[in-house]
Amino acid sequence: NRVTDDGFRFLPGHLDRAAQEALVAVVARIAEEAPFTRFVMPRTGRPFSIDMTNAGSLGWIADRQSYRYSPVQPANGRPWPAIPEPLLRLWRDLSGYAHDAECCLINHYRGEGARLSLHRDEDEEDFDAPIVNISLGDTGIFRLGGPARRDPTRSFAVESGTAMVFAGPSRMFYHGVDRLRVGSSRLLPEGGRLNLTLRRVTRG
Ligand code: MD3
Ligand code: FE
Repeated sequence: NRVTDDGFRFLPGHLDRAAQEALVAVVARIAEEAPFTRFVMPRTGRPFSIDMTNAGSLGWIADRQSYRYSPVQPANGRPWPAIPEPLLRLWRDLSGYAHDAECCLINHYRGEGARLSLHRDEDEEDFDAPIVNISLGDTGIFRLGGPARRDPTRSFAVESGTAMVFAGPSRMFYHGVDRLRVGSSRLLPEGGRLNLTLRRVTRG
């Protein structure tokens, strides 16, 4: 386990196998109420290479207009399912933040070619709240930079069961996922990687 003075905590093995399996079941239940969809990027209309859904009072969405948070699912106008208790417990344990998470964005990387280019998460109002992140399934090759896009980046493998916390300055660091090690885990029946990101969106 590693803590750096930029507020980044890297916690491999934070979830044991049983806890990982329980979260896979939690995600399956969320996806029944709020199916995974492939959003497109603003302006270009180019699709992401990963599927997304959300739990919480606000869900992160993208369309040709903008990236933003929405209280309802764009596909059907229904609210997102509530953030399940096991995920709220992880938020409370790891964020140390006074207010609960409002959004759990779930990214599904299905295989080869699934990636997330270098970006910052800046659609939230509350940048003081940490971001808490859980990885399940295939190992992801993660890239972490600094506060400016041109800052040097480091790349490292993130295995199933890893928790990461981005607090303090690291909250605004550029980051992305270069690729998967496809087939490195047998946790997900259909393979691939799930990434759960817990966020506070509004100011408490
Ligand atoms: C670092 N997800 O959902 S890990 C995202 O693995 C996202 O699916 C990636 O980037 C994934 O926005 C990367 C999570 C992560 C999330 C937020 C961060 C890393 C972060 C915010 C600041 C710094
Ligand atoms: Fe991000």
